[in-house]
Amino acid sequence: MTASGPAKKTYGITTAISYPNGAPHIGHAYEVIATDAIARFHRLDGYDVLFTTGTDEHGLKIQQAATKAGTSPHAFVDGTAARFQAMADRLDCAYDRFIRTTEPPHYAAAQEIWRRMEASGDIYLDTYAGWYSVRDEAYYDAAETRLLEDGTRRSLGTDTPVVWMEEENFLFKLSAYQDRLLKLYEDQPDFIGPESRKNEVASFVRSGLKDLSVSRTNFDWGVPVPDRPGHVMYVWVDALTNYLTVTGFPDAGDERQKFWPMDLHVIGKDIVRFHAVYWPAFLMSAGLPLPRRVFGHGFLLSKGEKMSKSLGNVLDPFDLADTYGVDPVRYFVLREVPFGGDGSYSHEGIIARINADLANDLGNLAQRSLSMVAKNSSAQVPEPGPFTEADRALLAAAAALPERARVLMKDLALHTILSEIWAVVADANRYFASEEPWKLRKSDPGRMETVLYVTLETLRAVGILVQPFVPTAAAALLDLLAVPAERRMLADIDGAGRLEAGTPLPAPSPIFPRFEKPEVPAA
Ligand code: ME8
Repeated sequence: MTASGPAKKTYGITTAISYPNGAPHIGHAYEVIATDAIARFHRLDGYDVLFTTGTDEHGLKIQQAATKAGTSPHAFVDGTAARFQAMADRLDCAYDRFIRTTEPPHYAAAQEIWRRMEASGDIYLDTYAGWYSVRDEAYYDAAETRLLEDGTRRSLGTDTPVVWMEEENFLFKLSAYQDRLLKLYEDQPDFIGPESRKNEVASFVRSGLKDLSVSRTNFDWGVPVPDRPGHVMYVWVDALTNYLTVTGFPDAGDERQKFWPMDLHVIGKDIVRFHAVYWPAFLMSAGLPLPRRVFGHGFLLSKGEKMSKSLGNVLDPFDLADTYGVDPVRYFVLREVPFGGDGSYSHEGIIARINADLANDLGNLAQRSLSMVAKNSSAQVPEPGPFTEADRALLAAAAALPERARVLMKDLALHTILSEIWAVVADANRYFASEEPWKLRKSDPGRMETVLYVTLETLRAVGILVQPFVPTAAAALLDLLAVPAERRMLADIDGAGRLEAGTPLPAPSPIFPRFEKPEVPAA
């Protein structure tokens, strides 16, 4: 597939939409960074990408937070949603659309999917009773809760408080979808990832599905149920539909409809059930195609340390970006945490990554080789002579990276993509050290030029490949190598995009400074 022409492949990708009932935290940051890296990778590989993120603004939880803040839900979410969008911007996340579920087009989409589910005969009125967790916005069976000594109850899975609720509301015939869902997991083995979550979901479905309460009458902060005054939609019906709203649903003529079904919903492990059970059932009921994949990433937690500004381990995403820089934060969370597993943030961990991987391995190599070129090769891309075995081996390792990254990206193995890129950086460092170009300057200037050329070529491949992960530093590196803006695609790594001898290069400057801040004094 080429980067241009009418056959350009589409790739639709979303994050979950966050509850703006408080400030965004590092978990929200992690999700949007990872999704951004995947979206950017596909753009780099020539896909036409739609990447969306946003805020989930209805429901009891938001209404209660607004009341507590002494304001209306609308005014409340206007303030907090802006903070979520500012976080995505601050973290250099190049989303195409930030969706807020209070937008009128979203009301239209949510009401349309409701009408279609109703027309399928899957929605009926009944009295529903159960243990409700406001925090999770979900009902649980008694067996899914535990009684505490003080007489209150909490949900077993999420350990959140639950209260008994009984109301007349609409139910969705989820029980009718058990077999179709199990068939889906079999026919589309990639539908749920990682594998462990798939097994959890399948056994949950196999154990039997109860019909799902999908409207509320005890509060009004939600999308009105069509033609049923007094009922608002259960917040998850409305929230999941955001993925359709962003593709222009229900306007069949909307240009963005080409992105439905979405290729990937990136979500956290706690909400896999909503995305892998309820969401496909709603879509089947409404007669709509299903997303291709739902991936539940792990949780990012603090090292178990007390969070404190003076200890330098605060988990506010804005503070992290200010303290370490945006690219280092992005690199750290994507390199440190195997995508799909849980991970831990620590001040020491991020500094180690900044100083070893970024400043030392990549930053120093770029600085040393580019400074030599500036001094000894008239600040131009050097002219290579015949290649030795060692030259060819390094160039081949770099040229093999795009295909390797594509394969790993299919499994969303972001951390492995980074470790394999850095393995080539390590190869390049070994090569540079053993070829000793600084000694060749006098003894064999022609060979020095070749060694520098091979090093710069390797840096070019690395620079192109790291764009999805550390976009600002990657752009700076590619600028230093005078790589034209239109030659920065994955397909340019091997072939026509090669550095041309004689191309003038700008004066080198460091791309990844070391983290040298003095230790913060103890509180
Ligand atoms: O669940 N580490 O919103 P939310 C990693 N509105 N990810 C985390 C995390 C952590 N510590 N904490 C939360 C909701 N997340 C719903 C989604 S989608 C139609 C509706 C993830 O603000 C969480 O798993 O509680 C979810 O994917 C996202 O952040 C938003 O969480």
